[in-house]
Amino acid sequence: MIQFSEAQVMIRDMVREFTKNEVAPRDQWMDENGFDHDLHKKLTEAGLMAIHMPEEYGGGGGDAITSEIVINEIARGSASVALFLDAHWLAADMILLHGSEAQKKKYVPQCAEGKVFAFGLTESNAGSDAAAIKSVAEKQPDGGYILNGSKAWITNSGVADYYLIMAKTDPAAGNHGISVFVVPKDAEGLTVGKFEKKMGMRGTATCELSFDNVRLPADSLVGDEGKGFMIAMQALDGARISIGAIASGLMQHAMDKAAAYARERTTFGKPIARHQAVGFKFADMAAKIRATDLMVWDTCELKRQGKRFSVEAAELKLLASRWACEVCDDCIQIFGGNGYSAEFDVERFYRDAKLLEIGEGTSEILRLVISSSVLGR
Ligand code: COS
Repeated sequence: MIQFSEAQVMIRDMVREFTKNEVAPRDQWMDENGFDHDLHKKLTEAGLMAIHMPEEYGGGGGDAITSEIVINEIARGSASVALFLDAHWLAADMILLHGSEAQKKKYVPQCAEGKVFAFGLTESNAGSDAAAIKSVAEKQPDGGYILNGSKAWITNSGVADYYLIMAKTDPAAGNHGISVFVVPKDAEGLTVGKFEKKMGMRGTATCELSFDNVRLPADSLVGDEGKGFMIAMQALDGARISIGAIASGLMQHAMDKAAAYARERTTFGKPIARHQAVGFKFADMAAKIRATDLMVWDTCELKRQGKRFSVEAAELKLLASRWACEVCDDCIQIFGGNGYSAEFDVERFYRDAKLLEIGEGTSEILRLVISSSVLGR
């Protein structure tokens, strides 16, 4: 098992305290009211919006492991807030990894200042089949582009300052004709559409976007033209580790609530925790959390070493997201009728968990990635 450095342990403890005091108490409120702007301000003040980014660009100087520690700890208080950070970093890290020096200097320090980033790949007719997007960025004689099209289900889009948008620059070239652009929220021709009414993860602001002849200067292009598909796939590999870290935190949150309840609630003359039928559920939950953690930190370490980890991240997300659904389901069962009530938190956790099997690569897409590595294509 990976050993956290002293600095990472300090950050973990600081975020654990922050989550207990600031995040967990707001989770139900966000489920009912949506994105919490005050909490976003507190995340910024605590230095969490850019904690893993290099100090030279105003970040906290952590690494790939630090960001997952933060996401994991925050998810113990709110899966929505952890998903907010995951989506923000999924987008902002594209600039860090593929942007020019000028782009890094311009955008990365803004993360530390609290600016929010969003990743725009999915469209109403293309999510899993990522190369089938229809948004087009047409090159202009001055080297700039004109962007037309739309996006759907974009996490953070209702509150973002910058969007990392994937669009076709050469529609005939399939996945080799996609490029990434950074688009500011006030770009003329950009419209942020309605907020999605969602089953769970309601603390994140998820909207549609539409682009009507949005003029983008040449320096909006992130990475090389035509490399957008590969850049997006790499970014999603990293985000799938974060989904594992969210799953682990959410499972822990649910299990802690269920354990407290099981110790208190009595049936047949003893706390239900003392009934083997209930105790065995905790055994399964604890095993799933530990297995998820092992995979999270193992895959993180591959990422930190600069190795490819597409298959490992897919395996992690596949199992962790299923287990998160199973654990939250078990917790509802432990709470019985109370578990079905919105007054007790576990029904919210169950709704939050389901997103983990869908967003950033459905379980079916992950099985495609894993099975092609086992069997070849
Ligand atoms: N890292 C780096 N490069 C990658 C990559 C990765 N994880 N995945 C694919 N590529 C590269 C391949 O190496 C290939 O390069 P060449 O054409 O130069 O050989 C290219 O990208 C195309 O890869 P592939 O042939 O595997 O692409 P497919 O069109 O068959 O698509 C899947 C593969 C289905 C796996 C891909 O479309 C996918 O992951 N879809 C899900 C996207 C997603 O998660 N959507 C959720 C919404 S966004 S939050």
